Amino acid sequence: ASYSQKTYAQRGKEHTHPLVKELFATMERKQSNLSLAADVSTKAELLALADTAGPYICVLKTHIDVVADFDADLVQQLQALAAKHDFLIFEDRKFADIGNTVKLQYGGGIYRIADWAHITNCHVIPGEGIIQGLAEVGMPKGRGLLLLAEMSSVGMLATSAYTDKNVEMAIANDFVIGFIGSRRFTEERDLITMTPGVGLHASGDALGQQYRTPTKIITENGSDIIIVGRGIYGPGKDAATEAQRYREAGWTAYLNRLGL
Ligand code: 5FU
Repeated sequence: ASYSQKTYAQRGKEHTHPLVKELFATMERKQSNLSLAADVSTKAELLALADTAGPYICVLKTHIDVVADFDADLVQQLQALAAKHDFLIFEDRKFADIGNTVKLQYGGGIYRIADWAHITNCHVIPGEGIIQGLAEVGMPKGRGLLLLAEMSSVGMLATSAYTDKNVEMAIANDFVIGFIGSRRFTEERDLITMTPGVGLHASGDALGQQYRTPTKIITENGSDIIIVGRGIYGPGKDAATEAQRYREAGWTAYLNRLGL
């Protein structure tokens, strides 16, 4: 059977990567395939949002470089919230340089991403060396990498042969745990898909973002995790209410996929 016909619990049991085992176990425990994209620009807002939505998510997705008052304490507090609410942290860094440079960017600098982000991601535009560079830093720490096999925005260029190359590289590299994209890409091994551009109502924004529903992404396309940002914390929204709504929608879409 396709991996998308198995439960998250079963896939967690069968998986060989400790981080993915942990992720699936968290999803099952919390009955959540929801990742919050917490794109807010101050430390206080980020911590408040992570604390509010924390009970309903399996993964907190950050863009740490948009936080104007970033400091090392922010990371410590995020880690404490991850422990308190039982979620993993995904820094959506989208590395895109040669292997040697991404090693420096991932392990060092101000952000020291590899020290606190369970998951990060990269474009494979430089070739496979980018995966090898990131793996040298992340594998000893038990981290995992997603490849950007597709994007959600209008006119994105990650299609056909480029997407296929992502899949080939993912299968061949143990550090890769899955993809950013809109669907399940392979049955070769259990590589997860996380999908941004998910909304229950809005169809897009003024800058090219496109939204599809949890039913489309999870039930029909076989993706594993929905990533939702402004649908949860946007203007006029109550983040706790919306996070619960999206958790419920994502989980129902998953149960429907299993025929439960
Ligand atoms: F790789 C991608 C992509 O293809 N589309 C995205 O939207 C990443 N994203 C991120 O998901 C983007 O950087 C935001 O952090 C988030 C979507 O936020 P929204 O508010 O739900 O549109």
